[in-house]
Amino acid sequence: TETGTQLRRAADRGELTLHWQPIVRLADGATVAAEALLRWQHPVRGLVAAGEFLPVAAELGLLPEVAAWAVEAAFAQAAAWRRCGHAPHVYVNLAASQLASVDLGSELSRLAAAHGLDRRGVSLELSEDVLGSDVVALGERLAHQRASGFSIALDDFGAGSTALAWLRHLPVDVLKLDRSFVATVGEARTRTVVRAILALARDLGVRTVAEGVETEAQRDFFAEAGCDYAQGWLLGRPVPAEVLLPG
Ligand code: G
Ligand code: G
Ligand code: MN
Ligand code: NA
Repeated sequence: TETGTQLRRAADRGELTLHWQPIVRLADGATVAAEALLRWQHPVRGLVAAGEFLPVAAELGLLPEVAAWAVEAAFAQAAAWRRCGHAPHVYVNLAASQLASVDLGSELSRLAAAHGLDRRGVSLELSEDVLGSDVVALGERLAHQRASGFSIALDDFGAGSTALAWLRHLPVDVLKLDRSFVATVGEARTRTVVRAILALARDLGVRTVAEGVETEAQRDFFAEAGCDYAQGWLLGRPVPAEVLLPG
């Protein structure tokens, strides 16, 4: 396809870029972290979001290349921020192909070393569609990443059917509560489930992020319920690095 041909050249032509969405600490509203979100600056179509072109990249077998580009760019930005005296915690999404790769550990080590990255400032985000079925084996591999300093975040937590299995088997530091909980938090039933998830996270010593917060009422509920952080359009859209943290 035409899109495929263009996508193949996108990285070489410098058309891939990261946008950064702020993650706010609910206790005081401070921006303490940011999630890297991949964008394709297309010469004609303009800015294309990850959700639009990653599925195409996956179909064409380009996902490993594109996802690796994003991780390296995120590490480079995290290291650059630190050198300028900014130190937002950085969240980067991992693709299924990266998690499945036997070289994941050595590749992340190589990139971290190449950029002089402090791994304690980086969380690797995994989502359910990425996890596959062998949760126990994956847990062992993630434990290695964790031992090397990265923290592990479960993205879209609660959206799928295997959330509790993840919690039992995966060494995790952060739960990012799926947007669907935030969107329906006006319903009593959702609030009950959310409170239970937050209590579970507290007992496990796991931090929590509410995703897709669009209204003050949503933010206030999660703040009062004891969620640690929030992310969403109310708090900030994804923007280029220099817009998130000027200078
Ligand atoms: O930014 P957008 O709403 O288009 O993101 C859609 C999906 O693409 C999200 O599920 C997100 O996790 C995924 N995604 C965004 N950026 C990256 C990235 O850099 N690497 C990987 N593997 N996935 C990403
Ligand atoms: O699956 P993942 O959580 O990585 O997806 C992140 C994507 O969710 C972002 O790229 C962004 O496009 C989208 N997003 C971020 N904040 C909001 C929000 O407040 N509302 C909605 N509808 N989408 C959001
Ligand atoms: Mn994510
Ligand atoms: Na998510």
